[in-house]
Amino acid sequence: MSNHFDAIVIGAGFSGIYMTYKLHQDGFTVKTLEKAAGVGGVWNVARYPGAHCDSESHCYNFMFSEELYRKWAWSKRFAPQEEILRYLNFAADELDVKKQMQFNTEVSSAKWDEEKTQWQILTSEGEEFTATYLISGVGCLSTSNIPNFEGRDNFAGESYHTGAWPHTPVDLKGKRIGVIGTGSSGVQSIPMIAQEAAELYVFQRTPQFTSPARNRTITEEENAQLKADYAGIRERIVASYAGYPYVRSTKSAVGTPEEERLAMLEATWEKGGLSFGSTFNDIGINPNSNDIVSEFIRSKIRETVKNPETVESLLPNYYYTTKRPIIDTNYHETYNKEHVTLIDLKEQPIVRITKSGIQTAEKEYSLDIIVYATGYDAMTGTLLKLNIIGRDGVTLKEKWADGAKVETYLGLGVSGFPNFFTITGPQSPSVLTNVPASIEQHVEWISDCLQYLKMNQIKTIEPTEEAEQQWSKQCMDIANSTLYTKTDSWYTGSNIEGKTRGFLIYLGGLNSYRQICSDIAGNGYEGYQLKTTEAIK
Ligand code: N01
Repeated sequence: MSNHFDAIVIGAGFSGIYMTYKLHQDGFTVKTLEKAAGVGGVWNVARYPGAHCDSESHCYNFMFSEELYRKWAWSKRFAPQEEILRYLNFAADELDVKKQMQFNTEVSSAKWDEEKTQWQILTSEGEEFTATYLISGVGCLSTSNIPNFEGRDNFAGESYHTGAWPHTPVDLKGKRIGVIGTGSSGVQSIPMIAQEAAELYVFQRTPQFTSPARNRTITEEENAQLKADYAGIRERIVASYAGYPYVRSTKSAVGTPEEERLAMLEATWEKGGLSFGSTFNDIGINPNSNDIVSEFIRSKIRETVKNPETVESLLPNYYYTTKRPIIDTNYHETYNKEHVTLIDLKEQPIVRITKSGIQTAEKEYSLDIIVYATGYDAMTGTLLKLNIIGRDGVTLKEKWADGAKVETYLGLGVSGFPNFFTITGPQSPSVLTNVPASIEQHVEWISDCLQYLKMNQIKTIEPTEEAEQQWSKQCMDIANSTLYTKTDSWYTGSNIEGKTRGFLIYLGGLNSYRQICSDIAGNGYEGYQLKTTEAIK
C-alpha cells in the first residue's frame, strides 16, 4: 500500500477530525496521525478530577453541520471531559473519519523535500509517509510542563500531571495529596481532590481570579430551544469577536456609575460562566476599569474564605483576564475545609521534591501523591517537538530561534516551510476565542486554499517573509495596546523556563480575522508565494 497522501494531518482532536473530513469530502487523499490510542486530543488526555470545559457546551462543538449539531444533546451547561470525549468520538464516527486515522502513531520528524515538492514524515515507530501537504492539528495546549524541581524523580509516591492523567482510576481516597499550581486545571481539580483526600496541600505561586461557573443540567426544553436556534447561534458565532454566540458589552467600567456598575457585576457573577469577564468592554485595555472588576472579585474572595491568613494569600493582584480567566465550582470554599491547607510559595518557595514529599523553605510536607497542575508549553511547544525541517534543512526550532522570534503569517503558515499549515497556530486568535469556532474557520480556509491550488495547478504555497514580518508586528502591536502583555502567563510564554517572552495570539478579534483571511484568499492569496509546476522547473 502506498504511503503517499495528498495531505498528512497531525492530531485527531477537534482540528484533526474536521480537517480529515473536509479533505476527504473534497477528494484529497488524507492520513491523520495521532499519538494517542483514539480521537479527542487534549480531551483524551486531560482526565484529571473535575476536568470540564469553560465554554458553554452548546457552542463548544462543531457548528458546520446542522445535522451533526441536532443529533447531539449536551447534559450540562459546561460539559465534563468524559462527555466531550464521547462527543468527539460520536462526531468522528458520524463523519466517518476514523478510517483515515492511524492511532498510536507519533510523528518524530517531517522534512520538506524540495526536489519532490513533498513532505517526508517519519514516526517514532519507524514508519515513513510522504505527502504534498502537511497540516498540524496539534492544538495550543498539548505539551505538559513539569517544572524541573530538584529531586523530582526521587519522590517515592505517585505523581501525575493534570494534562496526562492516567486512563485508569487514581485512588485518592484517604491520601495525603499535594497539588502544585492553581491555573484552570488546579482550580477545577482542587475541590474534587479535597472530597477524597485525607489531607490536601495546595502549593500556590500566584493567586488567581476565578468567578463561578454555575454549572447545571440542561433541560430537555432548553436543548430543544438550542437545536431550534441552530442558524441563529451559528450566525452569532461567526459575527462575534471571540467565537461565542453572545453580544459584547458596550459599556465601559469607569464610564458607568458605581451603583449601576455593581448591579451589572452582581448580575453577571450570578449568571456564572466566562461572560463575567465581558461585563464591560474595557477590562482588557483600561487599568482603572480592570481595577474595578478585580476589586469586585477580591471582595467575593474575602467574603468566602474564613481564615484571615489564607484569604490574604488568595487575593490576586495582576490585571484580571491577563491570565486566562477561570471559572470554578466551590474553589475558594474548599479552603474553609479543615483538611485543606494553602501553602503560599511566595512565602515559602519549593526547595526540592524529596522521597516523601515536598520540601519548602519552611518545612517538608509528607505526601502520598503529587499532582502537577503546572500547565503547558503553550502555542509552540508541541509544534517544535514535531521536529519540522523546512527548505534548506532549516528546522522550525532554528527558524524560531528557540522562541526568540516566533513569526508566522496569520498563524496559518511559516515562510521557509512550503505547503505547511497550522490549525490555530501561533499568532492566530486561537486560545483567546471559543476554540472550536477558530478551528472551523481555519479548516475551511485551508480547504478552500487547497482547492484553489488544485484548480490552478499550483504546486507550492508559502508565506513571504515580508508578509510574515508584517503580520507578526501587527499581532504584537495589538497585544501591546492591551494589558495582556503586562502579566506573566502562558500567554506570554513566561511560564516556561528559558522561553522568550512574547505574545502569540492575534487579539484583533475572530470576526476581523475572518475578514482578513478571506480578503487575502480573495486577492489570490496575497502575502503568499505560489509556484506552479512550470515555475518550479
Ligand atoms: O495551566 P496554567 P493549567 N512552581 O499555566 C503554576 C486550558 N484549560 O493547566 O501562575 C510553582 O494556567 C502556575 O503558577 P504561576 C486553559 O486555557 C482549560 O491550569 O505561573 N507553581 C499556575 O498556577 C488554561 O488557561 C480548561 O505563578 C508553578 C499553574 O502552575 C490552560 O489550559 C481546563 C510552577 C499553571 O497554570 C492551562 O491551564 C484546564 C512552578 N515552577 C485547562 N510552574 C477548561 O476548559 C507553574 N506553576 C476549563
